[in-house]
Amino acid sequence: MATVLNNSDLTLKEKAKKALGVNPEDAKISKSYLSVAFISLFLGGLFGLFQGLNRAGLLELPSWLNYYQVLTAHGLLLVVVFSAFVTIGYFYAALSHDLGGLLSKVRRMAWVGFWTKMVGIVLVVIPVLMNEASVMYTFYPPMAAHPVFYIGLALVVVGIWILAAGAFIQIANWRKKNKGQHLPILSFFAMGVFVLLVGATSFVAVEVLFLILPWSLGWVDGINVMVSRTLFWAFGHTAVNIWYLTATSAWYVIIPKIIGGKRFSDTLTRVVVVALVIMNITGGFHHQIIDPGIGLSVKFLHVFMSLAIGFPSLMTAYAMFSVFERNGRAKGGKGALGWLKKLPWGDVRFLSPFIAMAAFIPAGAGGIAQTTNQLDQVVHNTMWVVGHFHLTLGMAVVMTFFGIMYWLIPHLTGRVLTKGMNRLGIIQTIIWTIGMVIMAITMHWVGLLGSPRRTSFTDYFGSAQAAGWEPFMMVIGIGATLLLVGVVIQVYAVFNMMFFAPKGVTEFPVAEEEENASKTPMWTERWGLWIVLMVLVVAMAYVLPLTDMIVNAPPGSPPFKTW
Ligand code: HEM
Ligand SMILES: [Cu+2]
Repeated sequence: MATVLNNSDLTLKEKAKKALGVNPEDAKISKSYLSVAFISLFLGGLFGLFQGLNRAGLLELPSWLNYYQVLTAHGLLLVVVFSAFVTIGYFYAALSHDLGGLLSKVRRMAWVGFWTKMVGIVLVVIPVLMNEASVMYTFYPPMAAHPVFYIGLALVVVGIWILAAGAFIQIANWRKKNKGQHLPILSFFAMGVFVLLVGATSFVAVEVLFLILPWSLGWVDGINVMVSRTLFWAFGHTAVNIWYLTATSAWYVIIPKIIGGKRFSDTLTRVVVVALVIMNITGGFHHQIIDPGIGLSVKFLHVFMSLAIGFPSLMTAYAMFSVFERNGRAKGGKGALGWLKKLPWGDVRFLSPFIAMAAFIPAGAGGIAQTTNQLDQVVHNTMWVVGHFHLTLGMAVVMTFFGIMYWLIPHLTGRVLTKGMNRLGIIQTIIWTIGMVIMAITMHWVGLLGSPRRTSFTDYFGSAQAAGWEPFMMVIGIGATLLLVGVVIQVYAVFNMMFFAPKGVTEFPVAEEEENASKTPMWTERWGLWIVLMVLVVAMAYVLPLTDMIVNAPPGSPPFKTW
């Protein structure tokens, strides 16, 4: 009897340690990733403000810093550096927490990956600073940057592969030791995210290594522009969706715990992850709806595939609001909407990701408009699109990431979230929300009036139509200014929590399943099968169009420097 008690005592203690403790060596890895992420947010945000003010006609950039240079840096710093580094820092923390600490081999790989990425980023940044790579983050040929820019990008990809390999080794090791068990839920998300990262970056690696680098070095004369754009978007579209999947993991797993509730169906959560992994990469063509040289049937297939990923998103929306309603009612909320009042609105760890989720509703609706051929004709390459991805990325993803920081950083550093910091976080959340809503709605609107994206200030030789955009641009400038205030507060909050917050213990908040939840079927763990299916779906979507573009290739294009 005594031993039984002792045993359960021990597991309790173990459980407590598991929930609270953090391996300091592993924490260092995540802290490094997050530090780089938030320095990038600061610089990227500053550049965003320059863009907003320039387009409002309020800021003339100095001759040594041109608009497209700034825009390239803004896109790269925020989409490629900030989002990726938060994702990696967060999931490596989750793997360490879920799977009993990182293996020392995996820890070493995480550092090698880190430094590979850092060297890559430096190599990307140097030509951008020298105005030798103002090709924007999409680096579409035939615009050509200095070869060093592409070598840097290749290293960034290699860094990702090393990190993904580390995650796979960690997970495989755990599975070997825990046969017949489900991978803990956040690690399941991590598995999906790293599989997608490898899938997505394979395309851009082929693009950079086999098409662009030899061409930019002058070894070959021409480049197949269509093939490179197609490879880019198989990557670019997936990358953005990976950041979204990362945010989704916090919605399913973390937020229920923060509001004191339980997770929604474990089976459904895993099915959503698997569905997103299998179907994601094929959405790429929806960025090329207006591109010539792609047959209607292929475009139609991709519209279908794009809408197909809308489906798991709708399941997510349903699941989240179901969790909120049950939780609010359990706390005594009455009537149709009374449960809403019971949610912890004063807790930044909830408020910020909640607004993020709410923003995804109009953001997703705009996305459905854009993925429709006829509607995209109206908004393509206008400011509408910029408004769209500031809602999806700048709100839905980024605000979730911000919300995560208020527990993840104290957890990693052995500190606590103080009342004062929570209050500052709420203020930050409100400023960011107002700024992004003002900026994004105005961008959508002025886009409908025809204002193009990726264009520095011009009055188009006194055109009356262009003059009509100017008041909107002023409003965008106001939104951008508020956002920079938000950036400054957020970066301050992150580094304050990292180095100065009071010492203490902060848990890694992973919600439990409902007591009466049905058992999740083991087939959800068949990652080999999911990867094969992913490859099949990708092949179905890409083999024919790519073959067609290669076999019936137009003459290749020489490199151009348009700036
Ligand atoms: C201080 C906050 C921000 C401001 C003021 C801002 C402002 C802007 C503006 C005005 C543009 C349009 C430039 C043009 O098309 O001519 C732009 C583009 C863009 N922004 Fe932001 N932004 C901010 C934050 C973010 C965040 C957090 C993300 C993503 C994580 C993001 C991602 C992008 C991307 C991908 C582009 C497109 C770049 C391109 O066309 O090459 N921005 N931003
Ligand atoms: Cu996309």
